[in-house]
Formats: sequence, structure tokens, C-alpha cells
Amino acid sequence: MKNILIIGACGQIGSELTPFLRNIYGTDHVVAADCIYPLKGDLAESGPSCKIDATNPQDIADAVKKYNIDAIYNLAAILSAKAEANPMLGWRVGVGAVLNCLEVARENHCALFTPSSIGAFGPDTPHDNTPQDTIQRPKTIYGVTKVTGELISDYYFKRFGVDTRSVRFPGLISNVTLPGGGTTDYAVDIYYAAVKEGKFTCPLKPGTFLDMMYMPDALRATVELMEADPAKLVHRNSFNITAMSFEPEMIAAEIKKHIPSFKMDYQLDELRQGIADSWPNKMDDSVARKEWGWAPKYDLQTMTVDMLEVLKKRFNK
Ligand code: VAH
Repeated sequence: MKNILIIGACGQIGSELTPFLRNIYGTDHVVAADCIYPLKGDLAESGPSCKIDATNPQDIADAVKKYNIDAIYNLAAILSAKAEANPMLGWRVGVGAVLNCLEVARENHCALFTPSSIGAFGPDTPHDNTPQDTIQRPKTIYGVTKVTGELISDYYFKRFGVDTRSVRFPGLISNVTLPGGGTTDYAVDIYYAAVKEGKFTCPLKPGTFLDMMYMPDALRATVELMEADPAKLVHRNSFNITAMSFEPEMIAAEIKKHIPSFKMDYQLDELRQGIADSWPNKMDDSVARKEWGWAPKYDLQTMTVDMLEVLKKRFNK
């Protein structure tokens, strides 16, 4: 059974990807690593873990050798809005981590997954049915790090044969770990606010369409790509994948079907609105469907049912 290292295991994706991978590959085969150490919650008790600062290549190399790692999942990143407040940190973490992982993967013959994002596109990119191969001139440091990550990962595949793979995630919605500093995070916050307070103040304008995905689909997509037959992959870094596209009024209306008294008003966050306006309304993910069989299982309706069910139980509502 392959041995896996997850860097950024405490983050929004990592905190769910770790147990997901442990269910598939076995607890002892999945090492959870983060710069936040000891790890939070049951991530530490439920299997091997270690401290890794992804900007320190020695930390990564030591862990890969100690645990005889076959595949690295590099989730280290500073999300879009937060990185705008400290662009150099966004660059150091976003690009530093992927470069360090690529070199360690090359030297130790590991596969490497580093997610990209809708943030890798910019205002010049076609916003509707955004093609797999198109112009990428992002206006955020986060987007610049994601395009850099895509390009350098493709280079390491072509130049050194490193098995690099990646998806462009849309906004991810989860009920386990609150995200921090993203532009799409309103679509997570709205569910918590609806259950806890019955009302929500939305930072984005009505009509702001963004690609979104429920975390269970994102986890499954990650593993399906990493387990895909390499002979069928024409693309590698990075595949467009999406599950739904909605704007604030649509998610509010879906919540109101379950909480009729729910109220939403707006208070514009100029920074996040500017970032959201530069991103696609809806990506074309037909290439991922063709090359490795991607298909989402959750839409806005079924995601809302599950999110509200879990959160109502958690907050005794
Ligand atoms: C962000 N949730 O908003 C992240 C993501 C698709 C966007 O990368 O920055």
C-alpha cells in the first residue's frame, strides 16, 4: 500500500482529506503534516503526524525519507484575500512549498498533487464556460502563485518525469473546518450564520456568479485524479473541475427552503468583490470528464440539505 504525506493537514482541505485518505490507504500509511504542531483535534491521534514548515525543504525531505513516502499532497497556501494583505507571504508559501515539494519528489521518486484554483484565471479569461486551455493573467498574488505552480509542475513532469497532477478547485464548501481568508468563503459562512443566527450579511453583490463544489466531491476528485491511468492524461496541471455555479441570491433562496425565516442583507467587501469579478462565472470541465472520468455528485440543493443537517445537529438547532 502506498505511503502518503499530506502537507497542510490542518487546513480546510487537509483536515478532511487526511481521514478520507486514511480510510482508503490505511491509517498508518497517511502522514498528516502541518506547521501548526501538534496537530489539532483527532488528526494527531488518528495516525502518524509530523511538523513541516512547507517553506523549509529539509522538513519535507526528512519526512519523505522517514516515512518512505510515495505521494505528496501539498496543500500549503495563503488564500486569495488574505494573501493580498501580505503578498510576499503568499508568494513564499504558495510558490516556496510547491518548489520544495517538486525537488523532494524528483529526488525521491514521489508523485505530487498541488491544487490550483479558479484563482488562476483573471479578468481577460473568458468568464463563461472557461476553457481548459486559455489565457491566465490573474490579478491576485494568490492567482500568480497558482499559475506558477501549474507551470513549474508541468515543467517537472516534462523535464524530470515527476508524476505531478493538479485540479483547479472552485470555491470549496465544507462543514468541518472553517476556511480562512478566501473570496468564496461567504458560501461557507452563510450556512453557519443561517443555523446560528438566522441571518447573514453577504460581502459579495447579488449576481456574482462563482464556481463552487461540496468538499466530499473535492476529496473524491483528488483521489480519482491521483489514481487515474497516467496514459490517459493529456493534461496534468491543472484540470478545470466544477460542480455548480451560483450567486448569493441563489444560495440564500435554497437555505430559505429549509429555514423560511432566514434573512440576508449585503455589505460589500470591495477587495473580495474585485477578486470575484476577475474569476470565472462557470468553468468548462469537459476535459477532466474526458481524461479521467470526473463527475460531481452534489449540487446546490443536495449540498444545502447536507450542510444544514450537519450544522443543525452540531449547534443543537
Ligand atoms: C479562495 N477558497 O477563495 C479559495 C479558493 C476558489 C477560491 O482558492 O481564495
